[in-house]
Amino acid sequence: MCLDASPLVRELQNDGKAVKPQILTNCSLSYALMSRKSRRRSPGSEYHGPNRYNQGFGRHSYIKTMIQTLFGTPQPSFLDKMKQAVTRTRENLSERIDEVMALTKEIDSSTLDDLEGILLGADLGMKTTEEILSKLREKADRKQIKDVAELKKLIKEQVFAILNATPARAGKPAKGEPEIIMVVGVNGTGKTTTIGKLAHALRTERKTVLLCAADTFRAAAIEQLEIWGSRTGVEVIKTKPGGDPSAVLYDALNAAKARHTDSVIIDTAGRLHTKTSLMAELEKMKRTAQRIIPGAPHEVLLVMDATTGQNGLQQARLFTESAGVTGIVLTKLDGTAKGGVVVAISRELGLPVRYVGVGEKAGDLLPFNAENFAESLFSTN
Ligand SMILES: Nc1nc2c(ncn2[C@@H]2O[C@H](COP(=O)(O)OP(=O)(O)O)[C@@H](O)[C@H]2O)c(=O)[nH]1
Ligand SMILES: [Mg+2]
Repeated sequence: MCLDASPLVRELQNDGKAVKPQILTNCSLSYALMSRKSRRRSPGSEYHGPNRYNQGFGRHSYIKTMIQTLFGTPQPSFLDKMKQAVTRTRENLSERIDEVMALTKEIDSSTLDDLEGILLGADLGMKTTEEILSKLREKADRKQIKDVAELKKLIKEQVFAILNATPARAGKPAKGEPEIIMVVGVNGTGKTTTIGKLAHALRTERKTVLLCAADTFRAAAIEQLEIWGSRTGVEVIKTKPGGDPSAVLYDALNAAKARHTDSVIIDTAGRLHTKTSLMAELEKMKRTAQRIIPGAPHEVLLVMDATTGQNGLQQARLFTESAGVTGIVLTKLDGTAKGGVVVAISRELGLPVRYVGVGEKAGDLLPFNAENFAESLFSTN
């Protein structure tokens, strides 16, 4: 007989480790839940004798070892993945602060001047940098920053506060209706790849998904989405290249309604925010969605390439106005030393960053978490 191991898995996740949901046998589950005392007495066990559990490692550690023995090393947690993805940004920010402050005995207003270039260099943007510096100066004037560690802690707190202050904007589908997610942005930012990764994440949660190939501009775009469809086991609703994007959207949404699909993700052609005819096309697609499912699209995700930095902000402003963007996906965070742009986006656009792309594989999409991000920028391990 097999039992669901989810209580154990939850316990490990609370402990900061992401673990694949797995099944434990009845026997191993009861072993894991046995008290430490009775385990010590349990003869013939590989855990018997003067082992780690007798030395105060605790129940979590015990269960972790248990799971690792049974299933191998746990997957890296979101925090680990985030730390890895922002390595270059961290070097550009946190490690440069160490370098610049290395010779400084006392942190006062004038030493803080050196920080400006570092914060701008990591792409936090002018407004955000000024805001952070003015708060730091107030503290420095009152001699409240005793060393570099304290300085970094204060910056980290402000970064977190800015990221945490953006309200969620996405709507919720009515009960029994599919959730409609529209993905927009300029060419090459990573829209189609993000859709593939999102489909993968939703499938992992056992949700049913349909992809809608409304980027009818290029035949290659439809094929690219189909590759992601077969990789993730998700059907793609499509039309011929050059077809009307609103027509394929109409078909996809009706199919989803009829099949009670959980989520539909719509790929759209890359467009420049300055092309009014293409922006009008997005509005037409939104109106079509609205007619089939009132309230749709529930989420309009603007995909931005982190490597384009501050230039992306103006783009984002115009998209937000005409396409009603509800959230940002920042891709290619793995390839930039300027990941501070996340903070500028939140502060200057007031839009929540919903996901970050940290690579090209299906699992390389992280739900954005302000605390993890701020922690990763300043972590020392
Ligand atoms: N390193 C990295 N590459 C990415 C990421 N997201 C997308 N890409 C790559 O960016 C390129 C453009 O992606 P694509 O999805 O075709 O962009 P689209 O034109 O906006 O649909 C592809 O080579 C992707 O593999 C990411 O998070 N990290
Ligand atoms: Mg594409």
